[in-house]
Amino acid sequence: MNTLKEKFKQLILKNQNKNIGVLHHTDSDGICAGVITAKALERINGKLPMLFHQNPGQITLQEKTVEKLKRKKIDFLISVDLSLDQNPEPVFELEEFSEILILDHHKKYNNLNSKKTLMIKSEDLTGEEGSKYPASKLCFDLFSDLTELNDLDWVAAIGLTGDNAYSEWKDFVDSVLDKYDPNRKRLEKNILVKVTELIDSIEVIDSHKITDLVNVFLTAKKPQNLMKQDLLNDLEELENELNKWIELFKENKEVFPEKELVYFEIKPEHSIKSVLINRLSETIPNKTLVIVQDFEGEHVYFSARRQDFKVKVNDLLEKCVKGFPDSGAGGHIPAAAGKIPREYLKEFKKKLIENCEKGK
Ligand SMILES: [Mn+2]
Repeated sequence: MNTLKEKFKQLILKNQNKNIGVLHHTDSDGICAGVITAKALERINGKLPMLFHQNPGQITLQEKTVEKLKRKKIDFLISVDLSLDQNPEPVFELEEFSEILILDHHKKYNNLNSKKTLMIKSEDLTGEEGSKYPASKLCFDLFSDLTELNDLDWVAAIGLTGDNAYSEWKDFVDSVLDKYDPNRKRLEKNILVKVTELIDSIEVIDSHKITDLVNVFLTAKKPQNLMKQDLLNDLEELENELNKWIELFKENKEVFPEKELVYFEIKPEHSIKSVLINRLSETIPNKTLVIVQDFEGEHVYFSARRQDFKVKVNDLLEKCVKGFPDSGAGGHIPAAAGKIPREYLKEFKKKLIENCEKGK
């Protein structure tokens, strides 16, 4: 365990003069992990690294990204909150011109450690399921051994809030709230929840604004600094669409009580699937909830949640896409996602009902 942390330190210190890139996921946890990593490197190296992200939902390394990193002459890439080991091929291409550090908490699919790559998953450090230790807190803790990051505690707390890890990190998050939002009212949304909703709205409605959002984060001193008017415009649009589908869910969801399964198909105007399922699953934490989204392109995308951990929804979805071409699934025990070509939806649903079991 300690040797991993030691390897991490040595790698960061050895590569101080390299042309460093930070590639982050686009959800709250991913953006916060990226911001913490970038600010830490700025403090260690005296220079801010270049920040990169892919399209929302892209959780493995894309060929296009490898080309971009090559063009930008990146020779040390730090990837945070992305599941690069789920598709190793582009990582091997990246290794031809760059060293790589992967900091992540998604389920481990392949061991990518090599001469050029160091991969640290939360589960390697804790021995526990990775969803309990989100990437933002993992980066905060690892880099805190190299530089002072206490003033960024609120950034880690936003990531934890976004990845539903409040109960696991209650003391830490509550201390951040006492520091930055001491007069909060018990029954109102706290500032950390408000910021995660803001990030959701930008990711879903206006993903081209993600870079602006990250730039605001890099200079912000407290979570309230994020609530800027030009970033807030998308919130209402997202809330309206979410509320519409929450109403439709009440009437149109399919319930399979003997499987503890709730199934719901949507055809939304924006890609709201992940945000919607997080809201809905809070109300039924001990059911397996699956939402299938038909949005655009040749695939349908789906998410699954099981907040009581009694069904491994990552394994369940992986099982259900097996055998379908150009499909994929993965994630955490309580939260996973995937895609299949649209024409296989009927078969997928059948497999899902067959394979879903009561929680144990
Ligand atoms: Mn995450």
